[in-house]
Amino acid sequence: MTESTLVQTSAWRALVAHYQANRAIHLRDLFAQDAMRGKQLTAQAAGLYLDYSKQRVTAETLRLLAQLARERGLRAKIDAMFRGDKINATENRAVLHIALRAPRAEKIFVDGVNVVAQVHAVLDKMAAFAERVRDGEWTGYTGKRIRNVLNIGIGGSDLGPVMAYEALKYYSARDLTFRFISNVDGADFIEATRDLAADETLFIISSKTFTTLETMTNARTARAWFLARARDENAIAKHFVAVSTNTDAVRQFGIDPAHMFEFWDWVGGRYSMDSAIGLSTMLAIGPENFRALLAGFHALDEHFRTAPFEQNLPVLMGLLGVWNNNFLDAQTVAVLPYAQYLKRFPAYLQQLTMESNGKHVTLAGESISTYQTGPIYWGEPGTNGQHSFYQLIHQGTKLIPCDFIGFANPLDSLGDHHDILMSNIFAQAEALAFGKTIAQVEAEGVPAWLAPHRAFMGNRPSSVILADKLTPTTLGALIALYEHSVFTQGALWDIDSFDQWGVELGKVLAKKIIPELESVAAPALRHDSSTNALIQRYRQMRGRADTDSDE
Ligand code: G6Q
Repeated sequence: MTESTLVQTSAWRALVAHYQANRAIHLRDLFAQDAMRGKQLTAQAAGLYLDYSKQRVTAETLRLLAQLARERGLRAKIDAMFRGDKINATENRAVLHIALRAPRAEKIFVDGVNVVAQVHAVLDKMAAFAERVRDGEWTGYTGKRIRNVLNIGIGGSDLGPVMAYEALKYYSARDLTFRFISNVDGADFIEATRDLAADETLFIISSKTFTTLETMTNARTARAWFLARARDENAIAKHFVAVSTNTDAVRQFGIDPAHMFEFWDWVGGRYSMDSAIGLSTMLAIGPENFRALLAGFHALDEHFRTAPFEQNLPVLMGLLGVWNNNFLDAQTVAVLPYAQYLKRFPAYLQQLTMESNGKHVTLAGESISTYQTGPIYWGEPGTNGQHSFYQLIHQGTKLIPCDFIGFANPLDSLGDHHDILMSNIFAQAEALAFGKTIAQVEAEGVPAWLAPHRAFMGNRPSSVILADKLTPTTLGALIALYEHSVFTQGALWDIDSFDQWGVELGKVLAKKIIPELESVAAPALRHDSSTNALIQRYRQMRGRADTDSDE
């Protein structure tokens, strides 16, 4: 399939014409024309209720978008992923995060091996270990129980674990402290360890490859930090475990493979929080809650695999995203959880969405020039954002579709906090859609000169995702919802949503620059004049020998 086939599909061309014919229609008109809209443009699955009635779509838009999905072969692409086909073409890998949450009895084969059996063997090993740590049976080198768990990892080996820990903190063992070290900036390590006793601390070195510069640097520092206190190499076994696909590198680092929790190359980093990468999550919330999290993922997986597109939550969200991105020209999406526990959810989603769909060539390697691919995702928890950037969403010149996420029942009940919180979701979505005309503002007695400043244009699209309560199961379903809407969009845009070549070049250049910064003798610099000058200045500021550059 080539780039031209997307814009040349009959559904795409019909959508272009449909957009042109209807572009002036305001959400106010759409709601006035159909009293049932707010109930009809909704869907639900796996405990999630999606209200997309405030998106700028009509029944015809939705019909054409579903037709586009069919013309792009979405059903066959979904089936190929679930079957274990090597749909990550540029890495020649299967994409099977759905196998991580498949029930024990299911069978999914990769190269003749049933991966579901492997998944459950690792889950059982994780559960046994987690129980021992949580019960205090697993002790450190002085015989004291573990009190602190430090996950060292970055990107997909960090963002999911941090997000899940924060999201499910309510369910976590409060007698354990969890911290996450990702940045190679030494401040991250120092701040995370400064008040910890080594004999009560467990390090989880989480790295799929076990070669990532930041993680291995932090892991070596952790080893040195620990040995400076324990003064015994034999103590390492009780305080370091690894999560990886690379047994040799784990062994070489000095961690016994018996203390390694395995995953596989068919799990992408940003899709790995429900694999052994979730070991910190399991330690925090316990094996039973972790299995409930997996059950939530699986319920949404099954919905995605089987529901008709018109009622399929991730398909609908994916298609609405395509509509906003490719027809309404929205460049970003704001994700606004009205749940403090989800404070790291936007950061997690940034990686999931932007590393997956920030691509400029089709699967066949052709440059994409006639349509946009992945939008920018960003966000903050409500209501905090309302007192900062919402101004631009309401009255700026940019169109920013919003995903509001909220829960009917709070985990911690505190006076009327929750009703106040939730009233704000409903109010914001209402204000964005309907706005307030100049005439309405003037009718309230506002002078004519001030009225334009106080008017809201409205017609700003948003969706509301509502669930009963933030449970592990709900969180799993919510994450899977976004995973599969990313998949849907990638399928329509004909890109590889599962590679990430864009992170490579900077890594290669940094490797070259490290010795140029560190060398005692003046290095010969052969970069561009800006990079040379910056390195030169840095060396001067660090009191190092001057450089020998081309200038
Ligand atoms: C995610 C990416 C990336 C990866 C990190 C860490 O999809 O592949 O964010 O997770 O670079 O990699 P390791 O787990 O191999 O250290």
